[in-house]
Amino acid sequence: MITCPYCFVKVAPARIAFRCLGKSGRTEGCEPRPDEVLGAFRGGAAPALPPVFSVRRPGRRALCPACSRETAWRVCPSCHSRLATEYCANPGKIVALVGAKHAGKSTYIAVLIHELMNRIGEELNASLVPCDDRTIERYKTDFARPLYGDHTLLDATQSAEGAPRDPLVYLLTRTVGRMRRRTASLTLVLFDTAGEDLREREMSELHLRYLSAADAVIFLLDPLELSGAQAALHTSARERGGTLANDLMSDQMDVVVRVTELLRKRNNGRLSIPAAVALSKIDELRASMERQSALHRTRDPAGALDLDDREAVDEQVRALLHQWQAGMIDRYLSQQYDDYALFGLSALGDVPEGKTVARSGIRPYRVEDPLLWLLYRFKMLDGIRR
Ligand SMILES: Nc1nc2c(ncn2[C@@H]2O[C@H](COP(=O)(O)OP(=O)(O)OP(=O)(O)O)[C@@H](O)[C@H]2O)c(=O)[nH]1
Ligand SMILES: [Mg+2]
Ligand SMILES: [Zn+2]
Ligand SMILES: [Zn+2]
Repeated sequence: MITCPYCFVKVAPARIAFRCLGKSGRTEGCEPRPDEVLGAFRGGAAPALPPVFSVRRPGRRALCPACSRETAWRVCPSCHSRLATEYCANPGKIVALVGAKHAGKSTYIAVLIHELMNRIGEELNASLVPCDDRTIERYKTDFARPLYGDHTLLDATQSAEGAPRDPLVYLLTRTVGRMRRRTASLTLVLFDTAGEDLREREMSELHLRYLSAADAVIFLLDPLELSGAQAALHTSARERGGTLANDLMSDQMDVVVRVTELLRKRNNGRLSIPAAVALSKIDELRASMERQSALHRTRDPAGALDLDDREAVDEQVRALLHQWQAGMIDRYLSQQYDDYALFGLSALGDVPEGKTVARSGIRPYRVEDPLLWLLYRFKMLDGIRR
């Protein structure tokens, strides 16, 4: 089974459909016509494209029954989105990213992708390849240009209600194994949800399918909105935090509970999918935390998961949550998940100044940690002890 990374419907390989290549130059082919299915899925006008067809036993290519032209353009039979060849060959794991409103999800996505394409990709000897043109385009216009180009903070994500936005789909590929080398891939399907989309009682079909397709989940928790953390924050952060509701602790917790319940629909016992739970914006805490050093030590770029470091960070974040009277989150996770881990990270690395990033620039801190842990869990990365 392949999960369509756009509509998250499960597709049996025998049901993968094709799109005619249409005519090009002197080669005859079908005329473009409005694709109502794709239009309805994307929530806009139906784009004019050559028709979609299905064949008895789909392989890599098929002949269009109408014009007999051969095509390798494979599409999802449900939403008609293109399924990249690499994705069909190696569907990988789907990682879902969730968090309350304003928790820092969009900023995290922007910075994580940037880091994976540069520093971390190099360290891990991994390639990160966008699976489709829309991913390239959207990453540029919605994430990279404002944040890295203009140095402005990202706008609040619009609710997907009515018009679902395409997720960003990347294939992270590594060669693993010393003796028998093989390539292993992780499909990062980053669906930039608006915080409120996860709070709605009636969550959209698409969000539900997204979560139920997930092989791993990353939760972002905003320390500025944890009421018990107030004392640990910079004064300016205290003023900026707590703007969302009166009972803020429950807000961060709500999303965790809500999403967990949805994931649970698949089974009754504890959940077996790994959950990475990260405090975002930890740059806001720095001053008060100098003494507790695990979180503030830089990670050794070893190209492996440092298990000692992992345990130290996990312990420290756990201690912080308990200190902030947010230990409930930790207890809840331990009851619900077989396998969860706690993290602290900062996408920006420094407190923003108004609507722009700090003058010192974007200096991400430990943004890759949850991903390294997931790669380790999926046996795509070695663990080492010092
Ligand atoms: N100090 C600090 N602030 C951050 C960081 N990342 C995000 N922020 C702040 O948090 C705000 C919200 O970040 P977003 O990434 O837009 O949050 P979101 O979760 O996508 O929000 P919605 O789309 O509204 O659900 C930003 O405007 C920043 O002010 C960080 O690493 N450090
Ligand atoms: Mg957002
Ligand atoms: Zn689909
Ligand atoms: Zn045709």
